[in-house]
Amino acid sequence: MRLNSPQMNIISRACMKASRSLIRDFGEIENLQVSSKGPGDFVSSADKRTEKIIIEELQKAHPDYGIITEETGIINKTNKDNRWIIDPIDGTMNFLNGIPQFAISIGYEEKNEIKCGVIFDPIKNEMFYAEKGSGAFLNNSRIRVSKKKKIKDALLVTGGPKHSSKIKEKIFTEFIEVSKNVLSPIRKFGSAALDISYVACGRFDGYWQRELNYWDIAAGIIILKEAGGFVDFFETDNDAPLKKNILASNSNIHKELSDLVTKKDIE
Ligand code: 2AM
Ligand code: CA
Repeated sequence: MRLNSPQMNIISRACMKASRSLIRDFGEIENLQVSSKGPGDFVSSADKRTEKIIIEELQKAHPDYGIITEETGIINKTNKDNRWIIDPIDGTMNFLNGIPQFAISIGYEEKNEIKCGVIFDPIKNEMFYAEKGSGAFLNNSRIRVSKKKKIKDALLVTGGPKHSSKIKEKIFTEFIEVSKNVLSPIRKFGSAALDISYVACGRFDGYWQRELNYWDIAAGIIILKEAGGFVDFFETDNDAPLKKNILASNSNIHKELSDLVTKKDIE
């Protein structure tokens, strides 16, 4: 770890601790997949277990901080000055199917601004992290977004729509529209946190997705920004501040991708 502010230390320690049990749980999935019961219940308890370890670790350091999490909801509601934002397993569907593409994501926010974040892929042992003003890193190396200039040459990633989405048609139409403008087929890897991390380190050139939750991408925001990328939220619903439509890319293709994704004639 190349950054050592108190918050970074706390987050990375929590991540490492939780990842040990998460790796063990992932090892169990293969056995459960062949059993008649399937791994469904086991995964939701793995989610809860991981989150519990993270919360305990974070609260040991700062019992008064606010916490927003996927499983538990909001803790210490009144503290909006200092908040942890946690997704214990981002890429749950991958985890459930034994696919090693998921991550723990923890961000730290001060007065509604993300200050630092960690996204840890425990299977590939890749830790993406950043702190405001200090750059972004993958393990011990500084990372930067790609330098691709044209959307046509870009390798893009997206996700969704979820089954319950009320705007499925719009999301599919948008996918087709963007697809027509790029040479390489658009990827769907199933973990928003890793998708955005991969843009930050230049593996992908751009990413967009509608109907995410704040915890899916909170840590990713600072990692991408510190890697020199652009992140935008579009068509935000002011009544649902934790719901996000995100567009993240290198700075060169941001305008082109943004014009395609938010085209007014897609209904
Ligand atoms: P999750 O794995 O923590 O559920 C997949 O496209 C990405 O979208 C994942 O990061 C997934 O997070 C996120 N996502 C958020 N809400 C979702 C939902 N209701 N169904 C599927 N994926 C969801
Ligand atoms: Ca998630």
